[in-house]
Amino acid sequence: MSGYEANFDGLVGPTHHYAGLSVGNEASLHNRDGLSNPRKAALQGLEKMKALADRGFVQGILPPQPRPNVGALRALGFTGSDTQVLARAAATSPHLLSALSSASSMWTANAATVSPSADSADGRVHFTVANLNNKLHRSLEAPVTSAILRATFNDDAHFSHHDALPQQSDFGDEGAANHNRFCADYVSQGIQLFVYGRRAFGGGAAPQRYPARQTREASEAVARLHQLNPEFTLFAQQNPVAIDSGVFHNDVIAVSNRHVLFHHQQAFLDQTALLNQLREKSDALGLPFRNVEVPQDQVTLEDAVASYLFNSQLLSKPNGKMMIVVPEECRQRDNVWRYLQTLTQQAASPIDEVQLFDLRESMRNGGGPACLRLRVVLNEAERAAVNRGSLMTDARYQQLTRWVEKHYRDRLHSNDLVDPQLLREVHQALDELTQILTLGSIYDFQR
Ligand code: SUG
Repeated sequence: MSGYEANFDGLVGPTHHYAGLSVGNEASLHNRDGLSNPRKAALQGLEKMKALADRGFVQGILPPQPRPNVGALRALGFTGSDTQVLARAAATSPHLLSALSSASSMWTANAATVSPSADSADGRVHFTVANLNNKLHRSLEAPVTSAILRATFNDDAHFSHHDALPQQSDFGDEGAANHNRFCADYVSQGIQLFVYGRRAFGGGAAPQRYPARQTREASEAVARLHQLNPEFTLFAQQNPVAIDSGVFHNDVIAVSNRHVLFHHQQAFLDQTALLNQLREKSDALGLPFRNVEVPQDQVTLEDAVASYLFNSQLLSKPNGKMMIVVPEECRQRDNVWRYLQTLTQQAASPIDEVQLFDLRESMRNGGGPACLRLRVVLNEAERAAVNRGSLMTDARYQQLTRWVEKHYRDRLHSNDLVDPQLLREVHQALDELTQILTLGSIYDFQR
């Protein structure tokens, strides 16, 4: 039976703005208070989805969440009509209004951790929604993410959905951004690698400057929920030096696909031991594991954070090689661009093509190509069970482009979030979107 790695990209929401909400994410902090262009952001994302679908990759779409989150503002004591709630929040707590208006659910690599059916004891695809509890604006995503995933993968025979882990920092969970899987082909038993930033219990190394968002305890809980074989499940710590340099998720310093791990020299705390373990487990499965380690004298941690070289997608091509999908920012750094040129020209390299995308609007908040997508490995039967409207086609691309052009503003500042008209625009847009994607009424405001 053949299989696919489908990529479900998050559609950028109409309130995309720059609020400086993510300590430890340097792009977010540096671009605080800038002027965003939500329309352009959404169109840039759609262009990536369309281009990859045109190349024959299975491409899915996950919708944004309703923001400003008026329900959350009410739960925090702001009262009156929606207009009054927004005005009162803007007057006393503009930062709160900004956090509760973030379009951060676009980064679907943080929506959930997904394990393919080939690795789970019950033969189903497992999803655990990420609690994202390190950041207020992101912690609010979990319940709606659950609703979206349940509507998109709506078949108990194939899909098993788990709600987020307890909303507490000991169980900080950032989803697939800290998860990799290695396999010979997608539908065979693979090795799952969970990467954490710190241990909640028992001490050990931890970053000093910036937060470690993912705990080992959270990763272990997800592996249990997904009924993984412990023999082929690994836990490794991210290098705290990397986190302190702005690598707030593992997918900013490493990316994998099938038998290949592309990573920086300083990605993991005990890198040699981890690579040995990966080789050993791979041998047991007959998997031709290969790592491409990028030396720090060619690409520094600073280069990695500025260019997002590792926040890339590695996609398997029919010629047996892989294409690397990177943001334009990689071309703007000479040494990074030189590295990529050399890599793809080597005959022995598993990666032979670079595909660039302009994702500047998302990048300015620290979200590159890999942040924008949730990988879901599916076999034929599972793919057939996915909600049809959630898959990218030519017609859906045209429809979604028209939809963005009709509803999205081309400039937005945090001061605009108080405008009740913006909230009305968002509700109208999302109501229409659930029809385009045939998702049913997934949002509270639709009930
Ligand atoms: O959680 N940025 C996101 C970026 C997430 C990137 N995802 C992955 N690497 N997988 C974050 O830090 C910034 C929002 C703001 O400041 O307005 C933000 O939330």
